[in-house]
Amino acid sequence: AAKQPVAIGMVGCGFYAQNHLNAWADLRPEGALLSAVCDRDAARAEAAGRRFGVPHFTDMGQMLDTVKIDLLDIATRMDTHQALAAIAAERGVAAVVQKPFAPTWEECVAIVEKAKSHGAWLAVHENFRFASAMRAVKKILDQGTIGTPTWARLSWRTGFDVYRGQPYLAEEEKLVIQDVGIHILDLARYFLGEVAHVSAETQKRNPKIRAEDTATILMRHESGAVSIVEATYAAKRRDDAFPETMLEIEGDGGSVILTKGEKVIVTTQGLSFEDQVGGPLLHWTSRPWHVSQEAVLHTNRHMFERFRDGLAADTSGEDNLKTYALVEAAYEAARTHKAVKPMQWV
Ligand code: NAD
Ligand code: 89Y
Repeated sequence: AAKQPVAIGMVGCGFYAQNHLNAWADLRPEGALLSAVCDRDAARAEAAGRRFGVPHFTDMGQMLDTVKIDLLDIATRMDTHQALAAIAAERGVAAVVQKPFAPTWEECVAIVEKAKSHGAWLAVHENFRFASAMRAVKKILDQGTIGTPTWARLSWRTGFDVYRGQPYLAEEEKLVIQDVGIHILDLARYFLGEVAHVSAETQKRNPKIRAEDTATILMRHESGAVSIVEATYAAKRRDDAFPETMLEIEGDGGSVILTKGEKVIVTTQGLSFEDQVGGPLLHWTSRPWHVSQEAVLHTNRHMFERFRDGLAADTSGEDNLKTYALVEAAYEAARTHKAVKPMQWV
């Protein structure tokens, strides 16, 4: 039977939401129908509405009163997520919320519990694990090519001026772990499974910003595997790979290394091969952001298909609490200089 189309309502039409909007436009032939957009900044709402040929609003509630929306895509900043997700839940409307889920663990839990109490579908737009290169690496692991993964380094080191596009980052109380470390911690879970304990050191290397811009995190996974998660906005390197994540994953039967330019080097049974595992440029993506942008397309596709099929997203609200718990554990470990067991939601 033909699958029902899904009416999408975009909330927040700022810097990063442009990627969501372009991705939804690409997904229209597959049945994701961008139907309305909303931003509390009227000019931004209008610009997005005109560009994508849909009605525009400055208030999400008004949008929901006027246009039938099945799935809200909330790409506002984290301080607004709880209130917007609550309105969605109370109306029984499904929602995808951008990362970071919320400013604190307690708010993240409240968002999940509220959706659950109303039976509303909820997911987090955690896009790094949906990038073509990350999917390719996961497939290599799942095929058993390197045996059982036992050690990994996942590293995101840049000096790219992230403050230009996202000036609010310079003022955040928590910076690199909460903003981008969160993606890399999610990748560590994706590749190596849940985490038993977390140690961390943070640094503020750029004096002009408010919070930490460098984090070095060490984790023991429940499988026994050990991983190092690195994130910095203060690296000065010739071959800056922004916004790519570098990977080194070793198993008992080989290794998989992901280098700049999305080249993978796989060693298995004593033999090595190389492959290019990135996705092609899309009509609306450009370097250097392309890697991040194309992941939005795959994330949005995953979200609307799972919602349409009545299934939880891989990065459901509940799942994302496990990633957020690693963010919290890393901050606590850095503060106390002790290994921390991640919190659990029960
Ligand atoms: P931004 O400030 O450029 O955009 C946010 C927009 O939301 C603004 O236009 C603002 O007017 C609007 N807004 C705020 N409250 C609203 C409300 N109640 N109703 C409707 N609109 C409202 O921020 P940004 O840089 O686009 O970041 C947005 C989110 O995307 C953040 O959570 C950020 O962490 C995330 N982000 C994710 C990635 C990624 O790779 N996944 C990359 C960049 C940013
Ligand atoms: O906000 C960050 C994110 O989520 O991905 C990259 C980024 O835009 C800057 O570090």
